[in-house]
Amino acid sequence: MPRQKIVDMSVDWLSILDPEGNVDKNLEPDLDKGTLEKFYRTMVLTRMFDDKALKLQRQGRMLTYGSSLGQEATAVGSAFAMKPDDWFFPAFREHGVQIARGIPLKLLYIYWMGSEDANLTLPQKNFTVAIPVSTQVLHAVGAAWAAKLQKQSTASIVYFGDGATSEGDFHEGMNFAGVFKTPTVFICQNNQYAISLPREKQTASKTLAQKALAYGFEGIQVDGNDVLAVYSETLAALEKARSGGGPTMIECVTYRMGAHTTSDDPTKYRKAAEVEEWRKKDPIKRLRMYLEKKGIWDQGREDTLIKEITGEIEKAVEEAESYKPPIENMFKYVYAEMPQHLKEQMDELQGFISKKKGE
Ligand SMILES: Cc1ncc(C[n+]2csc(CCOP(=O)(O)OP(=O)(O)O)c2C)c(N)n1
Repeated sequence: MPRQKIVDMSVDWLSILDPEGNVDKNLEPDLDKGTLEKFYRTMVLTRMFDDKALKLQRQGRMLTYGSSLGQEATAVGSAFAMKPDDWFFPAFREHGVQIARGIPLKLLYIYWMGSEDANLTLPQKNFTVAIPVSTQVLHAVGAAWAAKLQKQSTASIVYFGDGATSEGDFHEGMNFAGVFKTPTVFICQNNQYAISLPREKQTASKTLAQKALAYGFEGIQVDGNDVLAVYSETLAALEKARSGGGPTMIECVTYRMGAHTTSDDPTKYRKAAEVEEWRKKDPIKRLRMYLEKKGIWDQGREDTLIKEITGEIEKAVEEAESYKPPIENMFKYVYAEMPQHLKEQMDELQGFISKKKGE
């Protein structure tokens, strides 16, 4: 018996909107003017939210912050494909997902200013943010499995970086999702770096999407700076998930234009020319050109939008900075019931504060 090919696998690439704002008419999603404007507004808002956070950090008014500059299409395009009851599990760089899903800017700023209290007043949106890399993959698969067992028609989306694909949690989650056909969409934000480690050194695989094939489900690469491609592919994957078709992995090929976080200096490990090449592929610029070609955007609308968003951000920062977290909250929410040793620490601190106030 000669050798035979028993597995034939391939990974598709999808792009719809090119860097010059030209669209592939055969693939162009049928979106009305209001929806396209909403996409654009949310991407610009995400970028301006980020920019303000970096400035606040430099002024000592914000803690360590990871910017999503350049990755707005992946976050916003995928978020707008969800239904209100879907579960979503972002990592630390998906500010655009949270903004698109209606998390108030004020709460996002409070969180990054260092108070978990923001989580106490979050609107009911079925989500949690994970800082430990890749742990959210397991949460998302678990939530999707629970929904499936309870015969609910919700899906879950999980966001993670290229670096996260080297974690055991990623592989455990992918395997489980494949075996149990959970309604999960895995969105890999391949922004080319995991801190200073380039994508080429992360894995010997040609694509990250092909990892899904080994777990028995579809993996696809999309242009992550193309909001139309990200939106269309996520919408299709979510519909497939909800109708019993199982999971999908979407590798969004994008680029982290800024530093890993405010504690990082990317000039130490990547060349300026590479960054400049990616600047030409900017996701917001190309969407704006597309809208202009369609006659639904112009400089006047742009100026009005920037003014409006600037005001929105200033108000959110003001509210966030005037929020004073009650001191006991840092003890209160660690456990469902406060253990004795924490209670003692809280009492001691409160005693110390009231003594100081009395002085
Ligand atoms: C389990 C765990 N290990 C290490 C870290 C420290 N850390 C934070 S971000 C990061 C790199 C993540 O890279 P990637 O998954 O590509 O996401 P990106 O930061 O590029 O968005 C590391 C190692 C962490 N947060 N959690």
